[in-house]
Parts: sequence; structure tokens; C-alpha cells
Amino acid sequence: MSVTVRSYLGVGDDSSLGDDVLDGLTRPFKELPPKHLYDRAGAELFDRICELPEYYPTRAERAILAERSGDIAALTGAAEVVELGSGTAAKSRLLLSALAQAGTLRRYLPVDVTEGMIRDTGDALAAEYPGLDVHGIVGDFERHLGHLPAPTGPRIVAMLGGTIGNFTPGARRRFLRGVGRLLGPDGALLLGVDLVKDPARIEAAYDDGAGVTAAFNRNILRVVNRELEADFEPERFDHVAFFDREHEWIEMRLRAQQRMTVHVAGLGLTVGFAKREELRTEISAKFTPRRLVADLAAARLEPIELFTDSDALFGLTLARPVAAPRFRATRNRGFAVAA
Ligand code: SAH
Ligand code: AVI
Repeated sequence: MSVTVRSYLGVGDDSSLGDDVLDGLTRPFKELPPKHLYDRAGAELFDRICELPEYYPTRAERAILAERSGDIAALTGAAEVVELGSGTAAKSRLLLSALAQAGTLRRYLPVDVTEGMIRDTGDALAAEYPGLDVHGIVGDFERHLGHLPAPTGPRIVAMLGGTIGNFTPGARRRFLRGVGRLLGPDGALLLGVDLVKDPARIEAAYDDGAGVTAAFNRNILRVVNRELEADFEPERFDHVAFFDREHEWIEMRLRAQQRMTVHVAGLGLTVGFAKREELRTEISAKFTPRRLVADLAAARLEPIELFTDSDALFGLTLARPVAAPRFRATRNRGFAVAA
């Protein structure tokens, strides 16, 4: 058993917060990428969101994993699990236990921007699963996946919780193509996606009665204040969450209650907000089976299974690389796809 943790977030890098603030707050429609929601406080708020009555994705995905992890273990024979955006790996334990029980599990490789979470989760899992090697990567899954070691056996790359929905559609397909290259020939992708449903149900999940999601959303301003010496007053921004019916995604925004000027001393930047001006902090795309299959196909992946919970709220797909076509020469010196 061993626990190794490597960090690829360089000193002062903090997953490019400075660049993102400079880019995102100086354009006409202001935006910050959702990865900055997750410092330690943000990660704790996300854990509380997962327990909320309105936030169904975690419970639904946990139910699917509880029922199907044995099937996934049998279908993949996986020796290792790479988990992208692993968080506290609460649900991942269902999968790891099924693989351990099948006798194939050797290594777990969590990837997350939040360092404390990788360290704590790595130590906890190594203690829970005797003989398990943990190789944690503290980094940005959009920039640092090249640092993953080569597979040592059949590999599952898992992205749970619907995190894939936080990409815009073009970026999502590019990302999936990159992930496909990590699988190796006998690997599989395990992807959790929130499904399209009644917009009122989705909006309630992102605007809970206890105000936990609002606190999670405002926390991004606290991160910018702390890391870049900014003077945002988070309480002067309202939490906004609405379902965009055209794109079929939910958006989280922060709306300035009045006109204000914010200073980001660390960047020498002054930013003006008009009254009711909004800053987008997250999109969370919802999927139909058709959209999911099309995204996978664009990344040269094909579904082996699409599992859902009993209320069809959430989907968990197991996908594999599409076998490369084999070509044979034809008589007129063209090429045909071999059967
Ligand atoms: N997989 C867990 C956690 C989902 S929350 C679950 O299903 O409950 C999303 C997680 O992804 C957080 O832990 C966050 O820190 C991480 N994350 C978000 N953007 C990231 C990025 N660009 N690179 C690495 N980790 C990221
Ligand atoms: C992690 N991610 C998939 C969550 C989601 O549902 O998009 C984050 C979240 N945002 C608001 N509530 C939860």
C-alpha cells in the first residue's frame, strides 16, 4: 500500500485564478469558471448541497452505483480507477468496494483542484482498502491530465456527479476526446450526467430553501478576495439560478444589488458593476440519452451501458473507445473499411 500525492498547481498559479479573473471580469458579459467555487469552504458547502432535499443528483447517482457497481466491476475487470473531480469520493467507494470484492482493484488515482481533499481522501481510502495504491493528482483536469501515469491494467476513468455538465458543449467534446486517450485499449469511461426533466425540479435543486447553494455561489467572491486581495462584498450580490430551455442547462449567476466598483489589488484591476448586472459562475448542462451518445461519438467513444435510477433523474454511462477501423487496399488502389 502506498499514498503518493503530486501537485501541479505551481506557486502563485492557483489554477490560473488571476488569468481567469482578468479575462472573465473585463468582458461585457462577466464570467468566472466554476472550478474556483471549490476552496476548502466551497468544498464543504458542496457537501452540504449533496444532503439537501432539493438536490436530487447525488442521491440518484448513489442509488445507481449501489445497484450497478457489481455489473461495472464485471464488465470492466478494472485494476485502477482514475477519478476526475473526485471531491470526497463518497460515492466512488461503492465502485471501489465492488472492484475490491471482485479482486481486481490495485490503484486509485484521484484528480482534483482542492489539495486538502486529495490528501485527506487518499489517506482515508488507503486505510479503508488494504493493499490499495493511491496516486493523487492535485491539478486542473483541463490542463494536467498529461501527468497521469500509464495504466497498469484495465482502467476506469470516472467523472461522477454531473461535473461534465459544467463544460460548454464544444469544450465538453474536446475534453471527452482527451479523456478517451487516457483509457487505453481495454479501459472504460464511467460518466455521470444529470438528465433533462421538469425545469421547476432542476431550478429548485440549484436554489434551495436553506440558502446553501446561494452561499456556495457567493463563496467564489470570497476566493477572489482572499487570493487576489479584492474587495467584493458577497452579500451585495443575489444568487440567481435559472434553467435555459434552449441550451437545456442551468446557469448560476451573481447579480449586483446596486451599482458598485470592485478593486482587485492583486491584479491592479478596477471593475465596475451596473445595478442588476450579472456575473455567470456556472453552467450545468442536462442531458438526453441522444445528446450523451452524440457527445461520446464525437470523442470516438461508444456506450456499453446507460444506467438510470428508478425515477430516471440521473444517468450513469459506461463507454469504451470505438475500435479503430481497419483498412484494406482495394484493386483500384482506393481503401475500404475491412469487415
Ligand atoms: N465527484 C464528486 C464531487 C463533484 S463536485 C461528486 O460526484 O460528488 C466537483 C469536483 O470537481 C470538486 O471537488 C472540484 O474541486 C472539482 N473540480 C472542479 N473543476 C475542476 C478542474 N478544472 N480540475 C480539477 N478538479 C475540478
Ligand atoms: C459539481 N457540479 C456537477 C454541481 C452541479 O450540479 O453542477 C455543482 C453545483 N452547483 C450548484 N449546485 C451544485
